[in-house]
Amino acid sequence: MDKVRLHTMALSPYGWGARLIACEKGVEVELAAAEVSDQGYESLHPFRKMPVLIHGEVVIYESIAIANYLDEAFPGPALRPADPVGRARVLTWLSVTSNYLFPIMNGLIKAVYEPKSAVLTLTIEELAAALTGLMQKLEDALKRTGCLVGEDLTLADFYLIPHLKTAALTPQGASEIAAWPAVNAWMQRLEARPAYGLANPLVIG
Ligand SMILES: N[C@@H](CCC(=O)N[C@@H](CS)C(=O)NCC(=O)O)C(=O)O
Repeated sequence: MDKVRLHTMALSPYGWGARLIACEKGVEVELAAAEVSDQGYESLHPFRKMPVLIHGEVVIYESIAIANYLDEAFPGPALRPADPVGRARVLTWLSVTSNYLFPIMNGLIKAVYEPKSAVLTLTIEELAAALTGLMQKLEDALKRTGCLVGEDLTLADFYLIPHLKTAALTPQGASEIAAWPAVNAWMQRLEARPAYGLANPLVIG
């Protein structure tokens, strides 16, 4: 079996997504700590973030690059459509997750669990309202086929779900996310997959 090393932390949603994608591809993942405060970590990630993927001599950083690399470099099931439009749609959802969902989720986690955090700029109510707006768009997208892009599950689905599950660790996120039927049917479908169980940090730490 192909094997990679993933530098991450259990509850990093970006690391979780990379691990889930690797499991979907049938790639064995060895987890390693992401020592982001060590100077030496810059040799793995110049901006000292996680995750970082190591495959033999190859070091890949930034989760979108990691997701695409995992799909392209390993033989398992294709997790992107073959056509350019489909691939662009997948990249769009990776970008939406990273640029719009992550800040809302991260803000909620900090506002609820680290209320004295210096980086807070929005209130819990403002973040919950932003999440409602995003959930409406997600619901509309999933109502069509039950997948974010086309008729099959892709990188887009596996990359996004950890961010929602992390947002749902807050009471406000949990009640907001529970309100959307197509999103919940999609989450249940993803959670029932063997790869989800293998990669779920909330269960296996
Ligand atoms: N653009 C990066 C973002 C990664 C990111 O923000 N990771 C967080 C954990 S989810 C992190 O490294 N936090 C530690 C820090 O900022 O010091 C990617 O897509 O990989």
